[in-house]
Amino acid sequence: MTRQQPPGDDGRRSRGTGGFLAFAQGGDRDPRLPPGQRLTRKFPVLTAGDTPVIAEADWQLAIDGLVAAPFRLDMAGFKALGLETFTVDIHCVTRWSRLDTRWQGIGLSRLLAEAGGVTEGGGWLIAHGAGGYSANLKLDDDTLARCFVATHHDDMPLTAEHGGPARLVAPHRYFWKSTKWLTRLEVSPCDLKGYWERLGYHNRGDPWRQERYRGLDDRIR
Ligand SMILES: Nc1nc2c(c(=O)[nH]1)N[C@H]1C(S)=C(S)[C@@H](COP(=O)(O)O)O[C@H]1N2
Ligand SMILES: [Mo]
Repeated sequence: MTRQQPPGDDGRRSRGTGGFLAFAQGGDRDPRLPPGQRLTRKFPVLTAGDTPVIAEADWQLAIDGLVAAPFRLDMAGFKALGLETFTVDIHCVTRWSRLDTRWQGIGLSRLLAEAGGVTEGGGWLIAHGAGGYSANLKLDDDTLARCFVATHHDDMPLTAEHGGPARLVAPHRYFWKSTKWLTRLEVSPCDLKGYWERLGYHNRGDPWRQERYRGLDDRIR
């Protein structure tokens, strides 16, 4: 499996009067940019392996595991819940960040409420994508408040390369946690490492702490 495209770079280092020096010194760094990240205005594609092409009519999302009322949604059912707009910054571990990205979708906490809520012992969210990809997130207040399932980006249906018909967006974590072609949200009693976590990426992946790779200190607290 390979990463098919390199991360983007829009040449921000030469913008403004400060140029690279100011960038290097942090002089014109946007405070919303986590350490070690660069801004891009492009929308790079990062996919391990092939891009599954899933028709909206064939897409379903299961919400199961430790929830009171596990269920499945098709696209009509998903949209019937009422899409909201989310404006968030995203940070890829390959060091590009995009600020103020706009998505439409449904908040994770609302989806879990539709499933009757998390039951006793449900401590982890495993986000499964078509083709076997997955990512793990601790089901804490941040995850509940900030994650959403998106069907649209900039008012357009998500393209296949960006995870359409629907993907998770976890803006508080490096972008590998944001599973594309989302098919299942599993509430688990225990941590189950996903695709990149098993390959040595950090289990939590907080961009503000530069939790890029697994180290001696890698436990989710
Ligand atoms: N199913 C699936 N989801 C995935 C990936 C993947 O390979 N498969 N790549 C992850 C990584 S490493 C990143 S940085 C983002 C990239 O999303 P984008 O291609 O829309 O920029 O998706 C994440 N979600
Ligand atoms: Mo990534």
